[in-house]
Amino acid sequence: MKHEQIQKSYEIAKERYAQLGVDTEKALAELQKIAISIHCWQSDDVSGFEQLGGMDGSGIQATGNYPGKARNIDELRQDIAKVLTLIAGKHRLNLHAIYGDFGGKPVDRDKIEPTHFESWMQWAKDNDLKLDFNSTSFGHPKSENLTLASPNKDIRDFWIEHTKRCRAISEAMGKFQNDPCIMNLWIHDGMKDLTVNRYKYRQILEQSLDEIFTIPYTNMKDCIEAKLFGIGLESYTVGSYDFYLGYGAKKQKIVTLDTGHFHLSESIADKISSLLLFVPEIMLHVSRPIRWDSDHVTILNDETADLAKEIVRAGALSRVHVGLDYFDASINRIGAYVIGIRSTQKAFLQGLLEPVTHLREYEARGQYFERLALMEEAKTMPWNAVWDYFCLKNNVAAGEDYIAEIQQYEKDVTSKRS
Ligand code: RNT
Ligand code: ZN
Repeated sequence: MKHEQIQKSYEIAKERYAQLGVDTEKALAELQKIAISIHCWQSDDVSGFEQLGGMDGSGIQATGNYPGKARNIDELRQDIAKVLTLIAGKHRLNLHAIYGDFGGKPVDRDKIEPTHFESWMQWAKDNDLKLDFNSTSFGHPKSENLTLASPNKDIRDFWIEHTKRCRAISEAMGKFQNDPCIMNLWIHDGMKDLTVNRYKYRQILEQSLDEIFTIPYTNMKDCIEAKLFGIGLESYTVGSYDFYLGYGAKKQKIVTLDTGHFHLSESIADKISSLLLFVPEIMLHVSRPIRWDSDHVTILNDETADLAKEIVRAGALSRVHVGLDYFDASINRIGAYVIGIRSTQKAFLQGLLEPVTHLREYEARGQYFERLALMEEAKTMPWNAVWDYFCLKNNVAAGEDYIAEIQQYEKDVTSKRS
């Protein structure tokens, strides 16, 4: 796109928004501050770099076999570095425990240490990224139906040890980067069929979590992620939303909302204002479920837009951590990253450009026709001119220009990976 054209369109949009009491410059400044935690696992379909004989597919599922996935740490880093050239702003990289730098040696999950992540810390620093972290309890010979909720002490202790180590690694990352590392805990624990010991497994999970969280840290923050169901575990999920909401409220832990982890007609946007009253902060896993928790690439749909709007309306940008969580192995993976990140930013921009003062005046006066009408008009306001200007200011491709850049990278780099 031509710079001049972007500049001109922006000036017109700025005036138009001003008529509705919206300051586009302020919106741009806010958007600039929103860091997105980029999930490392879209790059390689959640395989990781353990030398333990490969992930066994339990607990998580990526579908598709588009060529060019990252096969090692260097390729993953190269891909993320490419993604960073196509997005505006300063962001974070969200690592899973299986992505450690294990130096070609088998290191089991109850043996991982901060040293296995030192090269990541340095690389992140060199690339102006902050790190977040996740324990990995899926895809391992000990990933049975139950891990932290297992009545089998050996299994349970193995995963408790793993998760404790993950917290120590997160603490080291947070200290190194001088900014808290957000560590997410998600386990697949559940049962395929009707379960008669629901209470018992949840009680075990509560005890395991209490044990895991005993050491207080200052450079990391814990978050806990619920799920509705998993494939092969359809009837019962130990870590349900009720469970983690209760635990999070009681123990003041960050609750993670993955947009794919609820009934499809449930509004995740509506949960923001309730959660913020009872838990300290929220972590988001922005995804796009299609018929189930399918982890399609995040796009600018009503769900994403509403979620961003609710966060902005609640004045909660400082209490909500925005992370992405999807893994589509059927399309160009760099493209998948860039679409999801840019669409999430667009959703927040729309939220920041909402004429909320007028809307709230209407609401206070009971003028509900007027409220709805202005919301409809806001949808087609020239927000995209503000978006292109945001890209221009940040020196990254505006409009559809990033498509060609990704095609070129595919030609030069990813297509050559076998
Ligand atoms: C799984 C959860 C979890 C994972 C990642 C890889 O349903 O959403 O967050 O996707 O940890
Ligand atoms: Zn998730």
